[in-house]
Amino acid sequence: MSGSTKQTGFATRAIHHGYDPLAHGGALVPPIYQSATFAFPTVEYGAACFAGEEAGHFYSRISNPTLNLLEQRIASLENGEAALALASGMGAITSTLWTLLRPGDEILLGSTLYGCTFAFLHHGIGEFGVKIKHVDMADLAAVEAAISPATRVIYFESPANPNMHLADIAGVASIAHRHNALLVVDNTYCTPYLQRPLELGADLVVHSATKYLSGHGDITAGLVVGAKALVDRIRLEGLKDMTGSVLSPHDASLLMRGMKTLNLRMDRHCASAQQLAEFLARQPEVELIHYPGLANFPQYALAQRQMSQPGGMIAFELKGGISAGRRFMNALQLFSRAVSLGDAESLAQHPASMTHSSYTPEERAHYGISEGLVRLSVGLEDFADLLADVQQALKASA
Ligand code: 7XF
Repeated sequence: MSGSTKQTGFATRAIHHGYDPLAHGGALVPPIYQSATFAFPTVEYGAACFAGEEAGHFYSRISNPTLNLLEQRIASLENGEAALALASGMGAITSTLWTLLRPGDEILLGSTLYGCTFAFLHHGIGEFGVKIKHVDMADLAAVEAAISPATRVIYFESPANPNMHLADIAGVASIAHRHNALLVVDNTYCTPYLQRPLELGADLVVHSATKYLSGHGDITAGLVVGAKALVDRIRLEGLKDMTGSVLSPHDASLLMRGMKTLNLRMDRHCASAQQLAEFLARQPEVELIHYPGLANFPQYALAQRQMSQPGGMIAFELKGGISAGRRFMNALQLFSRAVSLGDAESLAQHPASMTHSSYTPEERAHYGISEGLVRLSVGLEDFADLLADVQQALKASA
């Protein structure tokens, strides 16, 4: 198989895109270029690399052949022109926003964000003269009312971590473009297998590839995908000069290994999460459940429109509030009590005291994260075992 797989399907590109074994001594798996620096044939060539006149690799904080292959693959899967690999999801988000925003600019944010993204905006870049405003990205009239001539970027997660609130990607993209703003979407919960924001009009997609894309809980990684001119700027300003958040070539190789099975894993995560959500929705102990695959999910129609499947994440609340939620989580035996998501192992966590503890209690109430919420990342174990664990933990929570 040659490296050009443009016309082939998602799984084929996830396995082959950009790589021809016969061009690498027959090595089936792409070699890891574990080198920080690259030798120049002449001083003049090195100077041309630094001037951006030659495309060669010269230092691994800026580019590396192993990372470049990963970047080509994720660009192909997200249907974007170019991509950039970084050391973590936060590395991707901060490198992108430090590049796009300047003092006096404004960023419109989805109403709920992952805790460290919220902290970066409120206590990081927001303290350097960038104005931040939250708005419900499913309410297009509210987005239209909130946007101003200073708005440079609109940013959201869909589904949002942890409450599963969706944004209308195509609707917000068209508002952004009418007002000369860029739309950046965090696609971590979906991966390009379930949702492709660039096809719906977004300008950039960011990922925590620590999650479903790598899928095995053994690396942290981040990705940015979009138009080459924008991605080049994020590489040369955000990554090179502002954050230095470079991914190691070894971790890039592990990420590509995980991505080969992305479609298979996502199908299984989605099937098990759907069944588990349907089960939880029927239980008398359960007060509320947020899962885009349930017909009574308030944004079910939007989910059907922009996601090919509802994903592997469930958020729910027990009638007994957080004390029942704690009893439930402490009783779990197969699910691990752990943050992160998208691993083979099923995980349960309490956003208010863990992933979203960087919000104050008042901020959580204001931005739609209730104290009693329990978040499940449904893994790849046998469904019968997952169900048995949740059943016994629900009994223990009473
Ligand atoms: O820097 P990371 O690779 O951990 O990615 C940050 C990040 C970015 N966007 C979203 C939607 C995320 O969920 C994350 C990380 N979230 C983990 C979680 O919610 O469990 C982090 C554990 S504290």
